[in-house]
Amino acid sequence: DFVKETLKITGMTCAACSARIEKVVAKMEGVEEISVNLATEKAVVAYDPGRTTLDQIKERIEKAGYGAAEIQ
Ligand code: 9UX
Repeated sequence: DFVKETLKITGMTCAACSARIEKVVAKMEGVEEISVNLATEKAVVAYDPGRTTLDQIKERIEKAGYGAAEIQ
C-alpha cells in the first residue's frame, strides 16, 4: 500500500525547479508518484513505506538543493 504525504518545498524559483524535484524523486525506490506545485510550494508524494521513508524523500530533495519540511 502507498502512503500519500504533503511536503512544503522551499527554494524553488522557476518551473524547472519543480520539474527537477519531480524527476529525481520519481526515480527513487518505493516512490509511486510525486507532483510538485511551484505556486503553492507543495509537493504531494505517494510512496511505499516498506521501501522508502518520508525522511529519505526529504533528504533527496535537500540534496538537490531545496528545502523540504513536513506540513503539520
Ligand atoms: Mo530555474 Mo531552479 O533556472 O533550481 S531550475 S531556478
